[in-house]
Amino acid sequence: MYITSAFDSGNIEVLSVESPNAIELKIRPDTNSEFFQWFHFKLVSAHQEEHVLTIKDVAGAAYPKGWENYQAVASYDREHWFRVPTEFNGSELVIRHTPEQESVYFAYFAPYSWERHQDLLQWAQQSAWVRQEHLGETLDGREMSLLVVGEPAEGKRNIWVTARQHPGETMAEWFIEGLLEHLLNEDEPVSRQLLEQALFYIVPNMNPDGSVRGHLRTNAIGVNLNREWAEPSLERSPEVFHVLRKMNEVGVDCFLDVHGDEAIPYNFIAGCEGIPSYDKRHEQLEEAFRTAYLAATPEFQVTHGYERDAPGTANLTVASAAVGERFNCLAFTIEMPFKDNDDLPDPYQGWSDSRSRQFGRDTLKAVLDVLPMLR
Ligand code: GEM
Ligand code: ZN
Repeated sequence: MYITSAFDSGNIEVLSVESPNAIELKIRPDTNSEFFQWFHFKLVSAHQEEHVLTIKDVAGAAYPKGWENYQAVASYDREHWFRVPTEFNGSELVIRHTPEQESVYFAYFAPYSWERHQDLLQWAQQSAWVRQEHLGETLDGREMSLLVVGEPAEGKRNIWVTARQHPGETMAEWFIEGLLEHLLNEDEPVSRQLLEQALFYIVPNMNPDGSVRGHLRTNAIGVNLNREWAEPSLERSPEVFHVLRKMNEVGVDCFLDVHGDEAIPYNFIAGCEGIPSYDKRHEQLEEAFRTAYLAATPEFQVTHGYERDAPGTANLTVASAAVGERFNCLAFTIEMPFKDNDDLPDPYQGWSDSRSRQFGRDTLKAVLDVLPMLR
């Protein structure tokens, strides 16, 4: 038997591989950070019996409640991912699987590779609606890429969508893939109406280095980018610095920052109720978006989610709060589950890459519904 994570977004440490039912592993924390939860590795084995893979010491993970009722994903072809029997016993995550082929991949969620990211950028660029812009470089020297979708014209609104500040939240980039497929489909009336009235500024991957390094939550030097939006710097958070500079250049009328949540088994959004400038108009605009989102897809709900911030208590280092305050605009953090949507459970795949893509598509209808109200 052999286990490796020596590939894009790989993360596992092998402690021991005694026998198929005695494989002990550990998750490597992000560089210079205590955060860990993302795992992604390959098992090669000729044994046709049940393998028991025990990931040790997971109680110290970033979000331990994320292990409750969590099922790991597996794949033979790296395209189709399915859930496998997984149990959290308070300190270990125990994955049980009888391989049907000589090798199988396991991950915390369906990975989104750097190669696929680059393919997405070049695919989108083939559309006459799209311009690809280089915003700057990350600390490992990777490109921060922006896709500008639409024809600039007087009076159009600027809709910004960023994804994967937290690199282990790969559902965020699957969401963007679906949103782009819909937005660039000229047979889609929602997309055609949107592009008549708006320009989209889309950053499919806010954290290239953390993605490739197999991090859960931070960039190459262990910085949580979603706490850098008050004072980003080239030294600590060039990813945020470059994006915020472009936002200041062109302006923001609506901002969606796409994430994944380890513990809460639902899709939900978190708004700007705690920012200093929050007023009745902003509240009504947020309510209109929630209503539109509920109408756009049964995968969205407003019952479960983060506690709402008390007035004036928002953390202005967080992207949606910082941008909502800075540009006095509608700004939401969008959260999808690592587990499943318990309102619409799917035992085979749970929440998945394909459902994330569909959710991205459906989000555009909610954006269209509130477009006339943004300013
Ligand atoms: C969260 S968003 C921060 C909390 N936001 C609100 N409004 N309560 C984060 O960065 O901790 C997003 C995430 O991690 O997915
Ligand atoms: Zn996140």
